[in-house]
Amino acid sequence: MNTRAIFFPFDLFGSTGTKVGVELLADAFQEMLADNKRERIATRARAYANKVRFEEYSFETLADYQDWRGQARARIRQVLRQNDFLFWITGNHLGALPLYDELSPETLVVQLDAHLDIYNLSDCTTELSHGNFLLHAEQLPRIVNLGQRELLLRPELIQKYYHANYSVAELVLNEAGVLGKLREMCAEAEQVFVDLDCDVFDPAYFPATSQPRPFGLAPSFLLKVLDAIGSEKLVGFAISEFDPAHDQHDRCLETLMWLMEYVLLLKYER
Ligand SMILES: [Mn+2]
Repeated sequence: MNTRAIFFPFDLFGSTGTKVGVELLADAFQEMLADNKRERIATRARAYANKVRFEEYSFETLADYQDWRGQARARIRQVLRQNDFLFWITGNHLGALPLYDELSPETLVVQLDAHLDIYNLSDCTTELSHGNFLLHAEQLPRIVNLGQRELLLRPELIQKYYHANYSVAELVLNEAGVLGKLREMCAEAEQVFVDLDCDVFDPAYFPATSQPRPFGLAPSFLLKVLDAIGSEKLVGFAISEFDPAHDQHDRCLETLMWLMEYVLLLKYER
């Protein structure tokens, strides 16, 4: 199994500035691969060293944005068909829409996000945005949200789009119960894709987002989530909403790089 690490710095219609986040991650990721190549001592990185292919899109001209969704969908479709593991690193959360378009209904998406991106409130645009894009997806895979801090949207609306959702309150009050249910759902699913919107983290741990919300998760909680999913079922991992203008001494960049390397080891060391 090969891994396609695709960096897709899309950040129109929300969280402008996350484009730079993708570019930073792309640089750091390439540096990690180069360091691994240079190392003469056998390290754990050898498990994945020759299996990872790096790709980076650029959005410099108006033409680059033409059919961004169609282009992304076509590339994602190819990768999924080849059964490669997919890292999809994008700017704002809307950049993950092509994934939702392409993932089969049998796929379970474990979505970590402070928001449920189905906002239809009076002050929200009805045009496609990073806060409502699930309303615009062609068909949706089964989505389970973990860590939402929603205080406005009513359950009837949420249930239309989400197979399940566990607010941060449910996670804190009944962590074992929620992780148990997640484990069951993942065991039943054909395959699992993780979609991480960085604002699921508490700003105390991860300040580098444009729309931070309090009462978030600690990054280490993701280890429990990955354990519940199991490395065999995991077919891809998306990251979005990293806004480095709010980072402090690159610690958020390092958090994401550590996480990506951890996921690679999880996949290749088993
Ligand atoms: Mn969000």
